[in-house]
Amino acid sequence: MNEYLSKVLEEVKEKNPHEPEFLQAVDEVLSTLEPVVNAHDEYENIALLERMTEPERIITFRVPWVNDAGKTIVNRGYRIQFSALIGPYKGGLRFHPSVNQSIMKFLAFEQIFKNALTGLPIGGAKGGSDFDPKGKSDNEIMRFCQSFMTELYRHIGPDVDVPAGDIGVGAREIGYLFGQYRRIKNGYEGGVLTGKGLEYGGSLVRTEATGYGLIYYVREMLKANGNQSFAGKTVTISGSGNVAIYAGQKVREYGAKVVAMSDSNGCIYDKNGINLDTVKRIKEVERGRIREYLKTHPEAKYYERTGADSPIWEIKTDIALPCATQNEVTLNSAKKLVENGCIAVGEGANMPCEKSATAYFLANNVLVAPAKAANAGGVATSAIEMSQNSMRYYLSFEEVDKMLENIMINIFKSCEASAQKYGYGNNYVAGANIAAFSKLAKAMKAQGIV
Ligand code: NDP
Ligand code: 2IT
Repeated sequence: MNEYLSKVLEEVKEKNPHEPEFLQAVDEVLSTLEPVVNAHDEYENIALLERMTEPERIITFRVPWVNDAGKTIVNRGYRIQFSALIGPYKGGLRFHPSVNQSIMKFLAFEQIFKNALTGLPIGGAKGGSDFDPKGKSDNEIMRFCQSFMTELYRHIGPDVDVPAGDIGVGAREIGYLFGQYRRIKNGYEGGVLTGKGLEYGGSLVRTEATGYGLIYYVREMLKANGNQSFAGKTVTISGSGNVAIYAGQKVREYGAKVVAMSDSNGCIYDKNGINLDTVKRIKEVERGRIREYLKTHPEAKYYERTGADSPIWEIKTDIALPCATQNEVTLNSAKKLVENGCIAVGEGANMPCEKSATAYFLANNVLVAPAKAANAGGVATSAIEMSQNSMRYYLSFEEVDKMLENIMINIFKSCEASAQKYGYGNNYVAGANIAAFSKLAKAMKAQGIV
């Protein structure tokens, strides 16, 4: 690594000693930028990398709410407004007990690069809470969301910061959050949140967008490498939430078979191909566990998770799509996948592979579709939702889907072009980082020292 890059990485480590996920995300980006930074001596004097790795603003706040038993609970809320360099802060909200400042910062940092890749005017942010939605009643979810928004509203706005969903935050939560914002602000500001219901300003395709976009990207990647396609392939998808379900739907449309899906407790394997309608019912309607799949599909198998490695990566597959959470693919799991003949990994989740796992895939000629690029379809469609809100107009499903597909094709092309230009071959992890960084660096230089 060149001197300036390693100096900045050391400083970031010193400043953020208790934030392993954030350091991992920064390290992953900086370790691919050498050829670009070498060509720009001027970056050091204007502290370009130091500014890019320090959030513009971190907001944490108290979220008190009353549960159904009448007891008051206090959670912690976050909004990391990392960069508004190229557009209003934009990024999802995650409700999960594991949420902490390190996880929020890694997600917000990655979001800056992802959003730059979409080609749309959106900056990078992330937020959420250590609130655990599992087992909570609808009323508890509503009261929590109302309390969360009662503080968050003062920090956001259609031209300032536009949150959306992520793990544990879907259409139901966005509805409650929007309702409370509207009530406090005494007016309809549709563009303040995305992922809204279709009745009150949401966009068609936003629900499907991350999963569909992932498959459009992987399709392009397969095509560019030996003219391969999904047809006839076996696919395993971790998670069984928003991203996993709609990735599965598109995979099936393209003639491949999804044989395994999972949740945090374990995974199901159905050699005939997973019935996605059953998964949708269990996860979206009943909010149950993936093992319940066996009740209606006794021919399937269930493997309980017992340790750090998810059992899903032991299953033989051509293509693996991690769509659950960060670091869910360990080096052990990567070795298992390679041993079983996996040819491509498409990252639907954010930073799903440990750094050593990604390195192992690349060293073994497994194609990697990196999260920043491959799962950008969700936020890109959020930006299309914002445009529709500004126009006070709705586009059709076909129109939005076509826009999404074109955006994903363009993202793949820019990752490919940057990787080739800087000698990284078909390493799209490096390609994505460089393509995004180059655009952000230009914008940063243009705006002066801010
Ligand atoms: P959902 O809440 O809809 O689903 C999350 C899924 O991942 C569930 O099956 C959940 O299982 C599993 N999961 C969550 N945390 C863990 C964990 N710690 N260990 C194992 N499994 C876990 O979320 P999404 O589908 O929206 O998000 C999935 C991933 O995709 C996340 O990494 C998110 O950041 C990323 N992403 C989402 C986008 C979006 O538009 N929604 C856009 C881009 C990226 P369980 O029910 O057991 O918790
Ligand atoms: O990680 C992500 O890109 C998201 N959770 C979607 C963010 C958004 O603003 O739509």
